[in-house]
Amino acid sequence: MTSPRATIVDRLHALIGHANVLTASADVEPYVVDWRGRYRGVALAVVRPGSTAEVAAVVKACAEASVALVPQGGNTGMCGAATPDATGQAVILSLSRMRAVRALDRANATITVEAGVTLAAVQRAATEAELLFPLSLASEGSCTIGGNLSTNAGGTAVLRYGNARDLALGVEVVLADGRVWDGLRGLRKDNTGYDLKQLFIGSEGTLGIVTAAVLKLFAAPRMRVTALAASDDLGRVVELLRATKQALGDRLVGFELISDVALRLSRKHHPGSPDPLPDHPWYALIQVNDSAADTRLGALVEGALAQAAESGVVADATIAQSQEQADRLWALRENISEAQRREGPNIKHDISLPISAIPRFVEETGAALVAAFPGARLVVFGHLGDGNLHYNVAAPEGAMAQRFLDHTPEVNRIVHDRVVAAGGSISAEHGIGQLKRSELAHYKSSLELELMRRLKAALDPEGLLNPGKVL
Ligand code: FAD
Ligand code: 2HG
Ligand code: ZN
Repeated sequence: MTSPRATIVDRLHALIGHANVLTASADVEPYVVDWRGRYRGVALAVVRPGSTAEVAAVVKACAEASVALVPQGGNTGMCGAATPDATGQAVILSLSRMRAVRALDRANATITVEAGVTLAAVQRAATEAELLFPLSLASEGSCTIGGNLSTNAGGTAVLRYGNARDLALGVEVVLADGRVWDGLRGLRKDNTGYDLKQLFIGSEGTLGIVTAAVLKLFAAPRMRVTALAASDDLGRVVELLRATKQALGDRLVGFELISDVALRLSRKHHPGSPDPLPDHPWYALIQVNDSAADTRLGALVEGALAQAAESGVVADATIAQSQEQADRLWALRENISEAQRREGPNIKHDISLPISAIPRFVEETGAALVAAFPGARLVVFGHLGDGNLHYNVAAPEGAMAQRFLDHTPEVNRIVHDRVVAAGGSISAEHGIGQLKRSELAHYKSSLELELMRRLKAALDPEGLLNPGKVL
């Protein structure tokens, strides 16, 4: 008798071809471990459909056989959301072959792309049309638009352009039963009832499979200025943010915070990195762009920083004199995640707070953590411009990093209780996945959880889309 497992795998072979259904462990390996190496799952198979029709056929076949699906894009997620559980019952649905740019409409300033197109490829396509797709993440060479929308990714330009949710005008989604919803509208105004696309955006593959999207494009920057400012006090960095917003308006695109601990880690694991302003506790990496070819931009930024220095807000500052220098400053910031991965496991907190509450939060939470775990290293950095901190806690130097992870529940409680007390969120941009499922259950109101469960039941009544994630 044929086992149900063999039956579904045979069916998938028939639907999308043997070459696109991976079952050999060496082939499956890259798909069952997350980027941080924190989660490892087991998959029945990895399927790689090449079109929306093929995705629909796969989803329908799996629904009929009651087989769970774990959607996966570039597998760069931070919360284990694209990793299957250990039962080996789920099929990983990789969108990596869906890489077509379907259309670019310059007059409408939109691009229509399939889910597996990498973020960097969308940025390139926009640039070639003298436009800008502003979503920007250090993982952009590997992460995909499907993953960006499904996690509602943030990144370094949210301050100016919003997060992935704000950048999508339409989506095409394969529903849990295999039907296709064509919501690929390129409209900036559309009040015809509920905004369904927003349900799928940020749902981490638990409500539907995003197969394509219409994304907003913007005027390309003609002038770019990158600066690094150092300060001896976090409250002053927040004041610098306020002052640069005032001085530069919406030309201020990015305002990233880097602590000295984070900077040291980045430099330690990336030899040859510059150290332009040594020995300060806090740094702000500032990106200012203008779509007009206004040569006064550099002087404007310099003036804003000089004024901040005069008033004691900034202790020291430098402005990149070339694109190469700017790239090197950005690398200091963007290499932090990779540096942490090389350093060993850490307890990640991707939190958002009212910007005004950040200095006090950092001071009080740091004191509480160090009192509870002497020597714990606080790797604090992030997107200060939009109130999002990466507040990561690493084991004391020389201590067993893996053993420190046993303290995750106590560390989370110290951090997240204070985040919630300050009116913040325990997940700003990375999502919930499996990493924060219990934290979500702990902090969300029962009414909100009930509404989320009802939505899940309405769109995926059999619970086959990314089970065990979010809820
Ligand atoms: P995956 O990791 O493959 O999947 C993520 C989630 O989306 C999973 O739940 C998966 O099931 C689901 N999914 C994927 N594709 C689809 C689809 N087509 N349909 C339905 N569900 C789908 N994130 C930020 O927000 N800001 C940052 O600044 C940032 N920087 C990063 C830097 C580094 C070095 C790394 C490694 C990661 C960073 N991330 C950041 C996290 C990550 O890159 C983002 O979450 C990204 O959006 C994930 O895209 P992906 O294609 O890799 O998705
Ligand atoms: C970033 O902003 C990413 O670099 C990753 O969101 C943050 O590694 C992290 O904790
Ligand atoms: Zn981030």
